[in-house]
Amino acid sequence: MWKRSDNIGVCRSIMPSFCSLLIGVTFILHASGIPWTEEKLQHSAATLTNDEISAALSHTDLGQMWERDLKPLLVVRYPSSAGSQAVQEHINTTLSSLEAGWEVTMDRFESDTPYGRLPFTNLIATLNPAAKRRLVLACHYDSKYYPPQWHGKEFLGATDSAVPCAMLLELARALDEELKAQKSSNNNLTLQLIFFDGEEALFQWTSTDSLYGSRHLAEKMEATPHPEGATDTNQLHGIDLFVLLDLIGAPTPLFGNKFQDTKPWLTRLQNIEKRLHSMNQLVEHPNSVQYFWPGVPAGHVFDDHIPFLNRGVRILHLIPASFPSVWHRFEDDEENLDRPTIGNLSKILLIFVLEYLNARPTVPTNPQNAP
Ligand SMILES: *[C@@H]1O[C@H](CO)[C@@H](O)[C@H](O)[C@H]1NC(C)=O
Ligand SMILES: *[C@@H]1O[C@H](CO)[C@@H](O)[C@H](O)[C@H]1NC(C)=O
Ligand SMILES: CC(=O)N[C@H]1CO[C@H](CO)[C@@H](O)[C@@H]1O
Ligand SMILES: [Zn+2]
Repeated sequence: MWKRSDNIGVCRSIMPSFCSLLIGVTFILHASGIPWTEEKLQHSAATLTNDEISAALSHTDLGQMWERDLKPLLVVRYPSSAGSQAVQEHINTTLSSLEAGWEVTMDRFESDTPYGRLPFTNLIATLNPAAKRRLVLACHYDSKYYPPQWHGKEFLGATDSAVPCAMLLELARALDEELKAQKSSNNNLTLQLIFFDGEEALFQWTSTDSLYGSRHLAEKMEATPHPEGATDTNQLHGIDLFVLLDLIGAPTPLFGNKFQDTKPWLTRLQNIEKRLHSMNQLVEHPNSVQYFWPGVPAGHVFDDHIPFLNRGVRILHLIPASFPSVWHRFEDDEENLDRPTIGNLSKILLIFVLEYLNARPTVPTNPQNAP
């Protein structure tokens, strides 16, 4: 598209009536279409019918998620550990084996830490790399490092953040069919999953001893032209919304509002919670709203969204207003997880993603209504 200044330059040398026509045409072009980087501000999500919701949720299985996605993550997995390597392979293998065809890349780098220079690896899975716009779901897969003087005790970080990462893996598997169909029908908008390494401070939280993976990736994405070959847009412009999940898995989480510009999306999560409640899809869920509170302001927390927020990315930070009581304690393990909360939050997230991507599941036809 022309820039306004080009027209004015041309107009100096040609007839005035043609000039006003040219400027008029340019104005119409600008007014009729918005730059792709602003499409996210006007994005409208689908609202699934009850039948579509039931069809989509019929693919979820908390028992399977527990065994296949979560248990392999519940190992000591601080940066550079053998457990970290195993978890990277687990994430890659899980996503690479799906029908939808995810592109999984590893962002490997080294950073100075209080324990010397260490290797880190972020994993980025993109459903359709050709799509300009991405809904991003993110978690950190590293566990907090505890030095050996703790007499062999192991910190497994079940809520911090094995469960959020397992939720992303389960979502990709449960929605495999729907995501495959969405990928072939919509080339403009896709889903990206980011698994950060090095969120935790290795020794003590400072601006340099924390957020190793997200600091590195935000900088790298800002320096990477997007779409390929672009001169004035980068991968961060491609992020519609950056949804960060953290500290999930303890009972009774409350998610308040942290960012005015993304409040409508928190409100949508609350609406989905209400809809699933009315469909009896949620267990141990006595009130129509338990989790999502867009009207309740919540304080900011330093987390992997910060390097993205500082670069203008729109954030939805799904971290409970009160941290789990087991936070950064050895009790943050499988035994202290609350299964109904995890199952029900997974369902809400899954519907949110489908609706955001305008992906409608196929509803099985009722044989009684067949001709
Ligand atoms: C991820 O897994 C796929 C399939 O198993 C494999 O081909 C690929 O090399 C793996 N990627 C990395 C970076 O390890
Ligand atoms: C994708 O974007 C193009 C150009 O903006 C538009 O013509 C097309 O309808 C969009 N496709 C979908 C599925 O939204
Ligand atoms: C624990 C869990 O997965 N949550 C529940 C959410 O709601 C459905 C339907 O009521 C239950 O079957 C799940 O067990
Ligand atoms: Zn932590």
